[in-house]
Amino acid sequence: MIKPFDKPITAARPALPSLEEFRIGLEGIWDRGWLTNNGPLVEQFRDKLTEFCGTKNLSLFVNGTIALQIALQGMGITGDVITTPYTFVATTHVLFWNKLRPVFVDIEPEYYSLDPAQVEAAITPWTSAILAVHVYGQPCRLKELEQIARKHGLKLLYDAAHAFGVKVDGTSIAQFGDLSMFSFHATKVFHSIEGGMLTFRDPKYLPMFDYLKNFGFKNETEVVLPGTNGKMNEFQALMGLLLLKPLDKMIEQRKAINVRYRERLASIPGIRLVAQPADTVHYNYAYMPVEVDERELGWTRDELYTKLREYNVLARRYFYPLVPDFACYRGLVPSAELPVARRVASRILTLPLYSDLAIDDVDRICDIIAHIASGSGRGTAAVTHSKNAELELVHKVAQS
Ligand code: T4K
Repeated sequence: MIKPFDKPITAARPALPSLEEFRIGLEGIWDRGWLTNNGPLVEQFRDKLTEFCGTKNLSLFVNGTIALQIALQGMGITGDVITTPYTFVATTHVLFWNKLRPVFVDIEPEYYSLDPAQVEAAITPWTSAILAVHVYGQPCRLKELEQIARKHGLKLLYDAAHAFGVKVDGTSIAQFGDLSMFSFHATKVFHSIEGGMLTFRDPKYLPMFDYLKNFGFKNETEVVLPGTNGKMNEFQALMGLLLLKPLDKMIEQRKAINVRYRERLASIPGIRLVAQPADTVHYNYAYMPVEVDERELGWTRDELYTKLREYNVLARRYFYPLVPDFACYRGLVPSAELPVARRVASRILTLPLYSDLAIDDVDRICDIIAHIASGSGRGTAAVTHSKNAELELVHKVAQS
């Protein structure tokens, strides 16, 4: 009999610097009395990121969603945008906030990013841009997408929310396409509590983005664009600066966890591991997705997801349902077949992965999956959870 974990093991958990380091940083903020509106820590953070990404054109935001929303507006994208249904809803929401029409095309089955052939087939005179996502931090088909965009005169934008720290042939992923958006949300490989970053090829966009994130102010008396408030604050920048230092180590820890999962899960029939990154890719191990083959495993993906909860393993179904299947988009966008995306969304399960997840815990999660797969899990484990189990559990543990 395998016992459930005493505490919930969540799919993601924020990395944190030492409390003492953060306290020292806070003292500086207190002394300066400067909390937001392009303070010194935000400037310092921007300089460090510019160096890290090897790109001159970079702008910081309060979160990734606002960053991408402003990017589309500042670049003057219009009409139709070819994009992926297999992503977090924010990728599509920003199109709607800009009155753009998402044209969903299918993904490729290896790394789950936009299928270039499908992209090219969907181009019409109304298409102005491609918005692709580096799903789980795995780079999209960069060369093919670049060729298609240049051939048809389209802008190429990457939602790189998952991809901070990734390099291709030694070049930062931030340097591909016309623009990339990175999310620094707490659940990401690298974070600033909440936060977002744009990196882009054409320097002309920099003043646009700066105006748009600060109400359109050019100076104290001139407002040149109907901007919004998308500024990063000093507390966010402090967190980001402190976490940039241990980034390499955190990625190494994630890699070790990923390797262990792969070793242990490879022999479980019905658990399909996602393709390894190409040799040219320095990967960031952002997520631990597996595909569940119901026929081989003897459990559906949702049954496994629920069963794992009984053992306090709170895996997630990133990304299910597909974006066009959410109530707010159903019927609004032309119905699409999207067979690959649908199949992946119905099989995907993202297992817990964060830099300080103990290898012993990875082993135990794999033991639990093997136990369930063997059919022995048909009984009920010691704990059962209600619908909102995750938050309830996290709060309960916090109170105890
Ligand atoms: N594009 C893509 C492709 C994205 O994936 C995202 C965000 C965006 C754009 C937008 O970027 P941002 O505007 O967020 O910068 C989470 C994140 O909130 C979201 O940032 C992320 N993608 C998405 C994939 O995951 P939820 O609703 O699933 O988060 P939640 O609260 O359920 O937490 C996820 C897990 O992390 C749970 O297991 C609990 C754990 N957790 C969470 C938080 C916030 C913690 O342990 N501590 C925490 O502080 O969206």
